[in-house]
Amino acid sequence: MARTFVIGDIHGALKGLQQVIGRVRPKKDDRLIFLGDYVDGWSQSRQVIDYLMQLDQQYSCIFIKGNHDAWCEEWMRGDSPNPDWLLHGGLASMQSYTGISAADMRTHLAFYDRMLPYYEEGKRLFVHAGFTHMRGPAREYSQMNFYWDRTLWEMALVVDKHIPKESLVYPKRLLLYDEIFIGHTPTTNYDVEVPMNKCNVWNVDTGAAFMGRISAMDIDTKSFWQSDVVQLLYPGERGRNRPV
Ligand SMILES: [Mn+2]
Repeated sequence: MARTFVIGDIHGALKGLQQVIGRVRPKKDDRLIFLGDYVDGWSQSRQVIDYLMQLDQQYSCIFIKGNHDAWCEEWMRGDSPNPDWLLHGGLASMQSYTGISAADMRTHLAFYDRMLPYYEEGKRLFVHAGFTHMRGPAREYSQMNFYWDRTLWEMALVVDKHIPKESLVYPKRLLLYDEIFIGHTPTTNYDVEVPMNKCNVWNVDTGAAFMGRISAMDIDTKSFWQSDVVQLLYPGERGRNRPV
């Protein structure tokens, strides 16, 4: 029986990604759904994308686009670097892309272009950050919300176990799917080092950009595998942790 694994934020940590894939040991028929934020933070953003393209040859893969991937792509397409991007790990991505050939650049851009804003399958949704429309992602006002929204998760955090599903005030957004898988908001913000489940939302961003790990979770059994603390794999680097 083929399995599906969902993988949270990576942020340039090739070593962490290879570690977690090595621990999952996917079989040929298994499927990998990546929730975005492949770049920005640790020093191997470009190499993460190369490795994802390689995994794509070996397995059935789905790649969702994160806010950091969107920023990086804008710059790669010729825009001047967004100042916010530079403050949030963009510099490391720019450095990793230094000296890339025109042919490799085209290959990478084609890969960014293929990343999905969200992916829906039956009663499951996979999206980097969230969505806001009560009738679902297809009705969303701005694609930016798929990359940036934090209200879905913050809502799930407060509603969980406090408001019954039958209540008139239960958020309509949370009734659209059986399960919603997201990244974007590190669980380490809440002092949690493993994937978090609130209402029907599963947050698989376990803070790889900061002091946390990369996580992969089986979407059916909810078993999960993690890299080591990414910072330990990149001694001397700061990732997206603030300078002291
Ligand atoms: Mn992120």
